[in-house]
Parts: sequence; C-alpha cells; structure tokens
Amino acid sequence: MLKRLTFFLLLVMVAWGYEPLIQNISGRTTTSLNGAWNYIVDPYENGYYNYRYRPFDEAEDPSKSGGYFANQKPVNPWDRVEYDFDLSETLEVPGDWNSQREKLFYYEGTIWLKKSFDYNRVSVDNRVFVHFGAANYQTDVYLNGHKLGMHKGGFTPFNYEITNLLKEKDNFLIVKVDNKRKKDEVPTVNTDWWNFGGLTRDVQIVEVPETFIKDYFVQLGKDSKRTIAGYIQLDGVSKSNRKVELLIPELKLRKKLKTDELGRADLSIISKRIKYWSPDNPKLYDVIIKLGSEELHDQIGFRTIQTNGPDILLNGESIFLKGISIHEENPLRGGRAHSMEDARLLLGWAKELGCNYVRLAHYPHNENMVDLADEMGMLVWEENPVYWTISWENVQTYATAQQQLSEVISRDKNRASVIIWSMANETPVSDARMVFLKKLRDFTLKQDDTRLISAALEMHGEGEGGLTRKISDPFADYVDVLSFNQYIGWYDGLPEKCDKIKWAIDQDKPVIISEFGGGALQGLHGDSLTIWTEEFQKYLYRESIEMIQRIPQLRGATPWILVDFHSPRRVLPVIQDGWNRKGLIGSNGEKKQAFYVLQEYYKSLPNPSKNN
Ligand code: GCB
Repeated sequence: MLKRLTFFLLLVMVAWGYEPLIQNISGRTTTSLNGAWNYIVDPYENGYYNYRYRPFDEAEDPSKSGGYFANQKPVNPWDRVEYDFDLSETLEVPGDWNSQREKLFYYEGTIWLKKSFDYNRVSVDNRVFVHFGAANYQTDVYLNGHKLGMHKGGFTPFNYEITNLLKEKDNFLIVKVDNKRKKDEVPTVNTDWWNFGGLTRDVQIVEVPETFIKDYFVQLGKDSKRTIAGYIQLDGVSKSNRKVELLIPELKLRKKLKTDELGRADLSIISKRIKYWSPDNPKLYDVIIKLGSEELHDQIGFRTIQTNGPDILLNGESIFLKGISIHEENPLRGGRAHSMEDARLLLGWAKELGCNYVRLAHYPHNENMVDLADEMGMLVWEENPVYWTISWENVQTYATAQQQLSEVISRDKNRASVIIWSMANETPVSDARMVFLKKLRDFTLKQDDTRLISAALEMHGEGEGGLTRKISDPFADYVDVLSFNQYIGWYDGLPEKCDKIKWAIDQDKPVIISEFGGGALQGLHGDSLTIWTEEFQKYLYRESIEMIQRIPQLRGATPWILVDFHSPRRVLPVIQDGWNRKGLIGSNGEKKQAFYVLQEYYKSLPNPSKNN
C-alpha cells in the first residue's frame, strides 16, 4: 500500500514538473530577476483557456494559441493580439500584489507576470536554473514560450532548469500565479490571515557547473554531541564516483569523500572541539564543500535538541522557550514580509520582548527569517500550513502537504535555529486526520530525525464547569513536544476564569503553549473589563501567565501574536477594519501595554536560556 502511494506521489510530482531543490542559493553565482515585472490581471483565465475551456498550453502550436505565456506580438498591421505585457503596468517583485495596488487588495485569482532579460553565461558549459523563493499559490512557469512546470504551495521554494531554453538576448519569463483558495488545497479555504498573492519572494537565475553540489545536510547526528553527520548530493552526468571534500577550517576538519552511483556521499565526522550554537552564543562555523573547482560556502551552527520527560534539552541542558508567534507580515510597509530588513524588524521586536524562541506561524516564512535567527540565536518552530479543517481523505491534498513540508525541510535543514517541525495547527480529531498527520510525521523523520516534532493541538475541559483541562488528542502520542492553543479569558470566558483552571495533562512530555492572547486596539484605553482596550489585553496576559505557570511540564510559550496582522475575518469597524488585533504591537508599530507584561515575565525567568 505504502509502495503504491509513494509511486503515485512520484507520478504526481513528475506530471507537475517538480525538480529537486538546489540548496544554498545565496552561496552560488546568481543573477536577480527582482524588480519591475509587467502584469495582466486575468480573473477568467482568458490567457490560459480557450473558449472551449481547453488549456492553450495543450494546443498544437502553443506559441500561436492565444495563451499569454507565448508573449505574442503583432507582426502585420492586421494581426489581432488582444494582450500586450509591455504596455501593461508593472508590479515589484518580490512583493504581493494586494499591498501594491488598491484595486488588487481583495483580489483572489490569476495574474500573469512577465520579466524580459538578456543573459550571458559565466561559462558556456554551465547549467542554469531559475529559482523562486515562493509564489502564492499555484504557479505555472514558462520561459520563451515553453512550459517549465507548475508548482503548488505559497510559502516554499522551487526551481527549474533552463539550460537549453536560455538565449543571450530577449528571454521572456512568464508566470501565471493563481491565489484562489480551494477546499482541497493546503491551506484550505478557511484561514485567519490575508491571502496575499503573487511572486512574494526573490526570483533568481542560478548558474552552476555541469556536475555540481546540489544539496547537503551537515548537522550533528541524532542525539550526538560530537558526530557531524549527513550527506552531500551531486547532480549532473558525472556525479558518480567523484571526490568531494568538506572543510570546517576553524575545527581543523578536512574530510575527503567519494560519491556513490547516485552521486551521494554520506558523511560522519567526529570532532571534540565543537562550540555549540545556542541563544547565548550563536556560534556559526564556515563550512566549505568542494567539488573540483566548485566551492560552496555556508555558515552552520551545531547543537543538539532532545527531550527528556518534561524537559527540552538544548546541548544537554534544560531550556525554557520564551517565545512569541509571528505572521509573515510587515505592518509598517504593508503586505507580506520578505526581505532581511523585514526580518530584522520582526526578530528585533521579538528580541526586545526578551524572546529566545519564535513560532513562525502558520506556514514557512522566508529564508531571511531563519538565516537571521541563526545569526541572532533565536530558536525557531517552523510550521506546515495544514490549518483547521482540510481534506484529510484526499490523496492529492496529502501529496501537496507533504511536498510543502519536504521543501521547507530541504531549505532549512542546515539551520541550527530550527528545532521544531510542526505538522499542523488546530486540526479536529478524526481517524482520517490521524492517518494523514502520522504519515506526515513519519515522512518528516525520514528527511530529518535530528529535530523535534510537534503540532499546535487543542485542549479540552472536563470536570465541574469544564474547568479541568486535558489533552486528549491521540496525536499527542506522536509528538515530542505537546503544544496547544488556548483562549481562556478571550473566546472562553473572561480573564478571571484563568484563576479557576486546573491542569491535568497526563503526558510526561514538555508543554509549550502555542497560543494565548486577545485583541486590543493600540491606543484605546479604558478599564480592564472593557474589551478591545490595552488594559483588557494587559489583564488577560497577567492572568494567562499566572495560569500557565501552574502547568508542571510547562517549558515554553508563544503567545498570539507579536504584531497585528491582516485578516478578512476581522471586520469590526473602527476596532478591527480588517486586522486581527491580538498583536502585542499595533499595526502602527507602537507597543501595547501587554508587551511589557510579557517582557517582564520573560525577564523574571532565571537565565536568558535556562529555567530549571
Ligand atoms: C487561533 C488560530 C490563529 C488565529 C487565532 C485568533 O487559534 O490558530 O490562526 O488567528 O486563533 O486570533 O483567533
């Protein structure tokens, strides 16, 4: 059965034109395709389907079919071509379309984008790829009129080889990005965040030698404090039986390896001198991988992460995760965050709050966030967008969820900051959902067994007035860290209720409260029982913090949320106006009173990284 499913998944991937990801784009020879792209709004997908609703890219001669990907131009005065990218407006890439044009703020559908460029290869023998940091949600990609493939998932990278299609002059890269929400997709139709569409992250051309270092995994092996383990994977016609080298000069390590027939070399190197990466000392080593004249550089930290009963052990020592949840949005600029400046703003705020840990909710954030987290010593929870009620029984839905998870693991497996892979958020208990989540978990462990598995679950009330709280979700048996969202005092009674709650969490596992909080409009004041005021939110935070501290296994929390974020579910005029107001910082960048309550709590904990 499993074999059949794997085969099916492979078929699906091949049919869609997926290609394995190239690791470490910033360490390679790249040319940016960021900047102004011409765009055409196409709500009826007129540039994709003919009037019989047949895709133009399946036509006998797609270049003359009417499909926008062909970028047709009239040659004769009587030629009828009913679109013209070059006369159309432009959008900035990277960037969502919603925040760039008022008329596109609520738009959900297809937009075509085009970039024209010339390209001179560094060497004629090199191979060339086009790499997208992310595009939300479904992206069909065409170069010079030829389809490269289609990718689903709004938050993970993908790339296509363009070696044989690329010209020195007048290339045109055309993408059709469609952000329509669909029931069987991941995420599904129902979420509590803005569905920002478009080419939301960098687009780059990557040039590599014919046979090159495509991927590598260099971390401490599972539960090992001394053995750097993993692999190097080559790609190209002469990838087998090749000599590759891994160097970590500061550790005086130089390891010569040979690839097998599949171009892979497994590595296992012992070093007794490793200085461990931690929030107190985010030590990164220069790591160099060599293949002939190709040299790839990375900065990698080494640390262990384990659990022992209720403890989370970082490098063998118990740690308390002082965290905050974050959406990928920069409220000051407006729209999806993507740049290093955005990352500095968001993680800078988290640092000021006293955090050593962040939950990147509810989907993989851009690579700058994890790169900066590595540099700053911020521990990270990364999350797959399996959110609320998705189509648990649909094989295609599962394939899409797994593929997105595989892409973020592939991208971030060398980042020491990432300690938890979260499978899902607030998903309702059922047999089909258990099968789905267990499969995702097993898949994750096969890709990377060095990190912890979790999921943001829900808890339930029992006993008199439902005041005794438990976790009865069967998926709790399959996670390393028990996490749950709870809104006592907000969706569940008033803040005073917090005092009455009794915890009866039986599992002998660390508990991280993945969400708690409530809304307040920055600058709105009143007494602590007037909803939407800063005082109400502050009171709620005080009560919540007291309440969660009564959980014996509590080892961390990521309250909801660092900053207000856009959500079409939040329509209350004057107060919300399209924003979820549960931020500790308002959409204007100003801190609310509750910010300081949480900051005080985090400061009161014994040591920046420990709380034994
Ligand atoms: C939750 C969800 C989060 C929402 C939040 C809220 O439980 O996980 O995505 O935004 O509640 O504000 O209601």
